[in-house]
Amino acid sequence: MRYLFLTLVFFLLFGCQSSEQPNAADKTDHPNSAHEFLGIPKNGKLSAASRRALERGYAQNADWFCEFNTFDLKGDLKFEKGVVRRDPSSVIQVDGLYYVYYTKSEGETHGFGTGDPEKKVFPWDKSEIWFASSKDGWTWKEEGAAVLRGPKGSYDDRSVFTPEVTQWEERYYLVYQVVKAPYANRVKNTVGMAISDSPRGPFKKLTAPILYPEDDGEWLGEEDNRFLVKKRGSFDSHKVHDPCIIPYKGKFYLYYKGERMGEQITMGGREIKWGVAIADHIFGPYKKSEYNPITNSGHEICVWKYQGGIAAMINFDGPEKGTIQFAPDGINFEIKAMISGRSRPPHAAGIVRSLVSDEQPLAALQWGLCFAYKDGWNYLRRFKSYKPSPP
Ligand code: AAL
Repeated sequence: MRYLFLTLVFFLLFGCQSSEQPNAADKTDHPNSAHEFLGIPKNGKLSAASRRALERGYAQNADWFCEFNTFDLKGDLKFEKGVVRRDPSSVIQVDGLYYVYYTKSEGETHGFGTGDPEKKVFPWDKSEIWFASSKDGWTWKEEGAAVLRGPKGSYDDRSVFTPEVTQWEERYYLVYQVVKAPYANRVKNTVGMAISDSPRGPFKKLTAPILYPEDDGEWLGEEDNRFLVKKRGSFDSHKVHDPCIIPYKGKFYLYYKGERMGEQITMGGREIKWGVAIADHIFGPYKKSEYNPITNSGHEICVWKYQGGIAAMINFDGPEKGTIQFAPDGINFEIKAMISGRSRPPHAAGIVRSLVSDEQPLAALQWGLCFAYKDGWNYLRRFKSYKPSPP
């Protein structure tokens, strides 16, 4: 009896109310055009998904949306067993030739814990930065090394890899990841820079790195285990990766990917975020933005200028992976399109800088280079974007 009474009271209080009262979100004031575009009734009840679609602006047109295909390259950059070529820079065009810079190493990867500190731990360990040229972007001629490792004891004596190139006032600036030996799990990498008057080099290195990981985390114990931490520190307390400099608003914006000490798996996968560091001169000093991290997702940096702001392809990792985003000020990014699904965004996309245009947000993604895995080796490929139509 008591139970029946309580049930009745419950239904009177909550049951009726929930069917009569519109939920708060029904009153949101989104333009009719957004409702129309999304097929969500203007005055009806809103499911959580509909509310989200309106609030997050899913009613955008397809200007920011594309899918991707990838293709094999020809010439020296075609797949070569035993050789690692990966993480291509942007492609630049100088005197009728395309140039690309990339990580190159030879030989098997052994991983950590072999007991031999000389053994290659990653495909990008014991690497050099090489470059290639091409007339058509399909057939490439490998030209040689652009940046070599430094002598034993120097800040770049173990590996130099994952380059990006910036053309600025008749000079060519390479920025890249640097590891000093020994290459342990807990090693903290830095970012180096080398400068040349020609895309073909010679490139002259700066005497010290231009970017370091934050020094605010603390490892737990002496074991070489990157997951054991007393204090995790900032998003970039362990690694500063994938540097890319964009001359922007009279300054130089160095975008990079950060990895944190004690990295965790989150609701979006690997805990990977991007930051930016800004300088008055291209060679630095670079000051990390107070807004860092500026994304909560992404892997290799892929950014380009668009209508006074910066557009970004956030390929893998994090809750917003597989999106194209735009920041009118280069810092505050909003999602413009979801691109993963039927086709994956290319790995480490190196865009063709001369394609960047204010006319079309995705002009920059028409084609470029990326990398893939085959039989355990990394090799460079070409990507092409396209706009799908409904089946
Ligand atoms: C890449 C990049 C960086 C990492 C490794 C080599 O795709 O994010 O360069 O260090 O993987």
